[in-house]
Amino acid sequence: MLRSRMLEFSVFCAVVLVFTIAPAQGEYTYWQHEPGTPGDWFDPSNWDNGVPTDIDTALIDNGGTAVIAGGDGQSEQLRLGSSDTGSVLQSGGTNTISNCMYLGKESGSQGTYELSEGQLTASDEKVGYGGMGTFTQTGGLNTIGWILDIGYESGSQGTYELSGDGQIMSWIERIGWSGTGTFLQSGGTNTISYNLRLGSWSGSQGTYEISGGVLETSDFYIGWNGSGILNITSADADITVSGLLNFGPNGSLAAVPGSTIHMTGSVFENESTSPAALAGLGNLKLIFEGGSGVIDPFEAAAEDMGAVTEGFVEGNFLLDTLQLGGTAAGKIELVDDFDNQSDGATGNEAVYVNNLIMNAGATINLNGLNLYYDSTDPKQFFCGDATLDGFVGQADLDTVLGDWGENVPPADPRADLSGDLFVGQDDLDMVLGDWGESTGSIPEPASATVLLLGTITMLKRRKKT
Ligand SMILES: [Ca+2]
Ligand SMILES: [Ca+2]
Ligand SMILES: [Ca+2]
Repeated sequence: MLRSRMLEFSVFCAVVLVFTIAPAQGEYTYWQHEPGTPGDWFDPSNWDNGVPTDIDTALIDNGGTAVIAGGDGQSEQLRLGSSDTGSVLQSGGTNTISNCMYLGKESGSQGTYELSEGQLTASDEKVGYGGMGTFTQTGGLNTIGWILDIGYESGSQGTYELSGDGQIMSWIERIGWSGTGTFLQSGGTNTISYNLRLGSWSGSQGTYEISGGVLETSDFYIGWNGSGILNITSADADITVSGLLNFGPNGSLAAVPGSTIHMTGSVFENESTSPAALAGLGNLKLIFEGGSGVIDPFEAAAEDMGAVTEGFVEGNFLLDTLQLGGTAAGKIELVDDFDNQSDGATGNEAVYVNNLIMNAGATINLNGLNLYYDSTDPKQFFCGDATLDGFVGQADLDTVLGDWGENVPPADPRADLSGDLFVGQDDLDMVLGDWGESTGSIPEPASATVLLLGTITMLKRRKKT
């Protein structure tokens, strides 16, 4: 008797303990408004367990549609289409999900979210988790604290359309993680603080098609084990990469003429062995503008054929335009870390660009590799070639001496070959160091007489000033 009372007492204590210590448990609340017409998110009768609070899991899985036109919607998890289908239309107010939002949770399910105004906030969003997910954003702000996945599990399918003045802010976006993901941007702003990945795991496919709007990311990985496709369909697309632009082994680039990517302190990596997959490079302008203190590695991928027109072809990883210096100065150093030509060697590949633009403060460290430019009159780049005519000689010396002692920008920004925004000894040294280098086969003799003449000219000019 005593024992059983003691037991009862302990059970009672345990129960009291659980109720006092354990945090409040969230409930599942299912949308039960008839699926034929949209219903108000905030009407308690539309849910089987009341309007969801910030600890509840909200499920719309009866084919129905909840509308948020104002007010503050909340849930811990939101599942639109768990095994069946479900939708949310948001045209105002806020919708805050403390954990994850799923569109199409299980295989065969389908979830849809339309955001035209207001704010949606979630820790994670899975557009097509195991099933099919569609997100259409024409306005408003979608903030993802951690990861936006589009096409998560193998067999899933996710599509995100961003247009109008819609804004996305996220930490990571993975388009095609193990499934198929498509991002279509025709307007708005997509800002990613850490990285954007297209086609991650084997069997996945991630496509980013942009015809307008602003895309800003730190690191951008295009194709890894899965296939990743960047398709720039209009020159209006405003793309900025601030950390790393990586074309992976299964990466593809399609781009229309005039397509531009701004590299604001961004490494250019190329791990592709398929120039056909990166044919878009032939229409692309890369603008390096990381500032005077930043030198960005640039992967050489082309077969080094010398300064001949045959080298300037799509099949040789030809880049249309390499511009150093935009809103800030741009500096690069060539590297050949990856064997793009599959000849079993690194350190022997080159860079071919149709147009080379070097603005104030620009430098290229060749690192023993070759860069060729101007497909109509092929030239080899030399660091001492101020006039960019493929030859280092008197004209380059005259350019440096002409602006001697000037701070930059001097009359001719190319007089500052060293990129330190001053025209002086280091620039002269670069001309003399490359003296007589020539794209053609007949270099001017680097004779002492020529160097002496140059120095005399320089001294004369210095006296004048
Ligand atoms: Ca290479
Ligand atoms: Ca020259
Ligand atoms: Ca200088």
